[in-house]
Amino acid sequence: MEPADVWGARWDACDNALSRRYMEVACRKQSLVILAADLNTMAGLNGLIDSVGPHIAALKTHVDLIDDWTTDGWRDFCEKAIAHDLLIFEDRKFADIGPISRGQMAGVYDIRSWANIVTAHGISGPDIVDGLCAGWNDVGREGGVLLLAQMSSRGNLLGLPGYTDEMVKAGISNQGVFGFIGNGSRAEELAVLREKVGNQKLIWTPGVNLAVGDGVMGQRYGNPRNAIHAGSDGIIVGSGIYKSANVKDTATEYAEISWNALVERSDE
Ligand code: S5P
Repeated sequence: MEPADVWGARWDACDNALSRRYMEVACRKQSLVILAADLNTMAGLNGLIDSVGPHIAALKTHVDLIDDWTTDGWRDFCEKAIAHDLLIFEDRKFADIGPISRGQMAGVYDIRSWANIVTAHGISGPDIVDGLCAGWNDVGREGGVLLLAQMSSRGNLLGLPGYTDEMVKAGISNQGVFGFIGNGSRAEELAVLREKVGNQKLIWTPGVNLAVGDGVMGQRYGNPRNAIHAGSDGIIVGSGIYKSANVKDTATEYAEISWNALVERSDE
């Protein structure tokens, strides 16, 4: 299917430079799975990407989880991800003032040089997006920020009255914003977020697992198909894949469920 058909109004309306790239990759691979590669060794990460690379549409990392991180090892890992046609999304959850966030894009990990997308909280105000974009600009690159508008974990404070609305207001007309993180564990909350966001931005959702219910330490899980029907454009799946007995088969299963749900949604 052509991206414009399956993504509907989102295809024309999304205004971050990377949005169409993601939507195209998702169509080529027939997958809306963003792999949360939350492993702590380079060997583990390389093995995982070798197994599931063809079945995922983007790669989400937590670079500071890794015990044996090296500049060269990371460069090779990123090259592998690029060879699999994956946008690289560092889930750093930046939250500081604009100039410091810009500086934190550099440092030892030099996130600005390899990440296409990063997450940010809007707690410090909307200028964090410009700070992060300036970070990419410092090395002649462009990227996209995913603002956390909701979270999947129990008792999180983003659910306090007005917070999500303020986040949407802060990000909706900024072209540096790739989209919003929504709560994949509660389809009804996600549908409300989609109403607020309209078609101009993508929504990616963690808190998704075929085993619906409570996870460890406050994580909550909802069903991937329901999340996409409620307006998610990408399901962030971590332990549901990397802890499974056969990561390739499981990634394929999540890919099929997510793609079928998108096709069903496009027919609605
Ligand atoms: O609200 C959130 C936002 C994020 S980005 N809840 C989350 O769980 N995440 C991230 O998604 C989290 O940092 C982790 O990398 C992933 C979920 O992993 P899983 O193992 O629970 O699927």
